[in-house]
Amino acid sequence: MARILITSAIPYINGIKHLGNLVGSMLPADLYARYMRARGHEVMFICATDEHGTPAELAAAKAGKPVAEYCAEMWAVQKELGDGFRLSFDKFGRSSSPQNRRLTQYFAGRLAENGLIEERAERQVYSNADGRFLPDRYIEGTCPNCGYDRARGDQCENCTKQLDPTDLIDPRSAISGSTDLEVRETTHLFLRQSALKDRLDAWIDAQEGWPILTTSIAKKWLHDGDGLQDRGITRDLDWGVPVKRGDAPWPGMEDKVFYVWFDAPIEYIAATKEWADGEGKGDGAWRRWWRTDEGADDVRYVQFMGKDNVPFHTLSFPATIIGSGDPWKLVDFIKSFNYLNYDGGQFSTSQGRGVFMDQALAILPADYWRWWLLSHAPESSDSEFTWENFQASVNKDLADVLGNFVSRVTKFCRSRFGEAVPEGGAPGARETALIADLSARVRAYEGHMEAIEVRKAATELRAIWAAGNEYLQEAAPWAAFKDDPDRAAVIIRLSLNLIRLYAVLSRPFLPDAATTLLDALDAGDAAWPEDVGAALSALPPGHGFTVPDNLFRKITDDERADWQDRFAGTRG
Ligand code: B3M
Ligand code: ZN
Repeated sequence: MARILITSAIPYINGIKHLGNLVGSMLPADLYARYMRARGHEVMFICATDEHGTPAELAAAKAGKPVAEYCAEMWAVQKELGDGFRLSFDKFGRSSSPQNRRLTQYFAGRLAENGLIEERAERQVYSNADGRFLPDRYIEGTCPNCGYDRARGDQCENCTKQLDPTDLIDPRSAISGSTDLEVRETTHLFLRQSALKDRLDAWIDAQEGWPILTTSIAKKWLHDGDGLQDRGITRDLDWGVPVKRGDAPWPGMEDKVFYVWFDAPIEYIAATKEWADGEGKGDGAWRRWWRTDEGADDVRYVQFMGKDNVPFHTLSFPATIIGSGDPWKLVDFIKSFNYLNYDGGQFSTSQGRGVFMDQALAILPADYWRWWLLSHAPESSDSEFTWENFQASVNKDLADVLGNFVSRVTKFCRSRFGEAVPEGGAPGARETALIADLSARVRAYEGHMEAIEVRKAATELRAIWAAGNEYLQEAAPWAAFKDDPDRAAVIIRLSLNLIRLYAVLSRPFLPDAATTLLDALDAGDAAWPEDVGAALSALPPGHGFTVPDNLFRKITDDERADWQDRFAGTRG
């Protein structure tokens, strides 16, 4: 048994997330966490809301609420939607927690002690109309890299380039729209990433088997242009972690807070402490996941995120960890995702374009979305959600292949043999061949799950379902029943056991359907099929079951057309 620490990029607090956000980190992280637990490993699965910075302040202002109140409300909304999608976090924390405040201040203090923080007078954009500095998202303009005209002061959403507000062409205030801006001087703390460049470079080179998408982005930031830049880690804002040096005040920094990207990844650690505190456990309970001197040298740490988050996780956060000089656990594997597009364009939170988590759950249960999103995860390139594709996947994979198999087998058994696994007969060549085929496929499925090749795992799982359908079609128990009921009993006995096998294998993708199936089969034991042959006789002759309700319904053409219309517009 291994210990596996899994973190998903923590979603910004500013509103309900869309399906692109979900599939870019939280959902595949959940798939992996569920799989690893099913394999008997000890898992700590962490996520949280990212509550600081300009996105939170701007959204609260728009909602007309104090920012702390807005964040508390939105955390509850996001938590409930995560539960709705069956995201099995051990802790869904909050980056505004006292635990994160202390830990962030602690890290800043350590970095300062190690000479890695520098105070610099900086030229920053000041808005005369708004009477304040305009950091990050408080300023919008045209991207100097790609020309996108709604680029934000911290990053261009279109080409992912990290920006400084002063880089923007035709800048304007995101609060008032005012272009009456000037550049003023203010003092900020800078993390001397450049001093850590060689150590970061060597650390990245030492990683084996990281996805190209991850390492290429990191290498680009390390080597392009002037190389790795020092990073401003403070902001002139009210909302955030107050700048302190450990527990001590930081002279001159009294009115400033840490930059959201400085405290957000530290929340992975802090949320684990939030978990321990919430469970009434001592500090050892969370430190054994994070401190290599307290047991975490045995931990495998895997992070999930969208590609725009990669620079912060391959460079900035490791710079914080390495620079602290403490034995904190560094990430072992970063799984990053491209973008999911929506019906010929981009999903957009600001423009309300696409399907959002609450809307998705209002029209169909979580499993339908989980299946489509994971089987179309944007791994090797961007992928696109279309309603046609969604309808086809649900109707074929879930209803025709998996759902239909379950319904045919359980209903046939009930009508011919009653609601118990039938007795009699002995398996023949067809059964031996099926078991051999499935054994190979299950091992391939495991390989893809271990490697976090989400689409390949989905394809293999679908093939495993299809193999059962083909077997049933060819073995034709309905025909065999007339002349040789024992032969029909063999086929149905195996097929009922296949349903149990499907439930166990599909559970990381389809947790609700798996529960329905395991309950219907009264299969208390959902152990992973280390030996597929043995797993296929887990339900013995005479074992009672009930016919489950229809597992998946089909999406009609009318529904598809209706949803297509409904989600084409913008959300208020
Ligand atoms: N909140 C960006 C995002 O949601 C940011 C991730 C932080 S991970 C520490 O895409
Ligand atoms: Zn751009």
